[in-house]
Amino acid sequence: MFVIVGGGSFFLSPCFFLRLTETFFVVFSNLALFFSVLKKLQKVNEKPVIPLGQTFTIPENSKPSITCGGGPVTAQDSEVDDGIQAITWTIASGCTVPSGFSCPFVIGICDGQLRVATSEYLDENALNFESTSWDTVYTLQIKAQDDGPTPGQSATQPITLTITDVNEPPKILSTADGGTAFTVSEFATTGTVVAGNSGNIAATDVDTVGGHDVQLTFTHHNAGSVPFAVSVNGKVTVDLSNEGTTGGINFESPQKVHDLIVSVSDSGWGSTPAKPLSTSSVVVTVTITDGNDAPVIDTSWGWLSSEVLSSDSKLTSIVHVIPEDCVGISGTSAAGSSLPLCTFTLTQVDEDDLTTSSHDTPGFNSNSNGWALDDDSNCPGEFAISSSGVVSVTSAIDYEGAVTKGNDPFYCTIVAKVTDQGGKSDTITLAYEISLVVAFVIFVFLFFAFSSPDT
Ligand SMILES: [Ca+2]
Ligand SMILES: [Ca+2]
Ligand SMILES: [Ca+2]
Ligand SMILES: [Ca+2]
Repeated sequence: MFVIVGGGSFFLSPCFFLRLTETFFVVFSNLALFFSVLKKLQKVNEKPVIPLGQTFTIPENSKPSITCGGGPVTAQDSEVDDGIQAITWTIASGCTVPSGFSCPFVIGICDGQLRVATSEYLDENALNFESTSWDTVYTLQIKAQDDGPTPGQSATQPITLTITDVNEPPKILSTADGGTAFTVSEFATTGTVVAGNSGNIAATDVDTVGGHDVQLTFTHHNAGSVPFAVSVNGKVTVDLSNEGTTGGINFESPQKVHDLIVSVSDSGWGSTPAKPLSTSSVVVTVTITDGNDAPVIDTSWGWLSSEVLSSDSKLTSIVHVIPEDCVGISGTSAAGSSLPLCTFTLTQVDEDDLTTSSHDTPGFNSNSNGWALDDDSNCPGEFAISSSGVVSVTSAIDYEGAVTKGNDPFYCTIVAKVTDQGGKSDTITLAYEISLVVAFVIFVFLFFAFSSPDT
């Protein structure tokens, strides 16, 4: 817009006209304006001077149109100071942004105030301190244009606008990344670190980019009710200190997956006192994996005597008394058909045999068919054990011959062994005594033997 005075002309900014209008309305008849315009025409127009080193800040994630910290950009201009000129502010250059995006900042054309752009022009990542594609420090070339005689005077100088870091809450990563779903063997002991991500619950905090929250603090909300512990650093370990409550980690028990309820907090940097930010509670799982349990030879047969129980109430020894002249699985004593068979069937228990369908690991099972004679060096070839655990005499043993060999306290010992499909085994030592058969059945059991599971 132009005003013609005495053949000359000059440019008047919108800001000037705003002030001019106000002036006319307030003091319509005041001739001051006339003289100020006259002064404006007569004086040599001074160039605005923008002082160097002006710095401004804006917190990351600020909303659209928020005012930047540091006040407006300032310039010195005597005509402006005298109220006869106004400055028009613009960002001349320096707002370097990714291709296709707008500058996230604007400057007030009349007041020189830096602000965040309106939502229409503000990308959601533009004010993210941790962004890898947007800058956090802008060196903006700011232009101050006065509205003196055409073309007026202007100055352009750099200012620094910095996006500052703000504390943001941490996150626990999803199960799919492996850092919140762990496994552990049923044979693990207290303190064992679970498998997966080195036992560490995976959590992140974006503020590590700015050097904050490198170490987060974990809280275990159901500690003591699950057989696992979570350290403040997020390490998951086995905790069998209270199996009565937690149920332990036996694969053959019903519960094969345990839920650990955890949350994580950051340091709360950026405020005094610190105000840590936390995640909501999430479920971290630990799945128990099967291990090969050794078979255990069953010693609960009916002729167990308390006299041969060891101090820990386990059967430690057996003497099995059989009548003379009995002849194995299908035979009876030569002394008469009324004598009982001189065979004995050993049995075992393998916990792995208890699992079924998808939980079963066939290679760990026993299936009660892994029996063998492990040692018969006391009486070679005189006893046999079938694969199903039936101990028998291979040929008749005469009482008198037994006495000659030394039937007191026993005739000989043999060692029976059962081995499961995975190679785990247990053995039992059976001591045999041969009893004298007269005209009727003599059938006595004494017990003195040995049993212990192998590893
Ligand atoms: Ca941050
Ligand atoms: Ca944080
Ligand atoms: Ca098992
Ligand atoms: Ca087994």
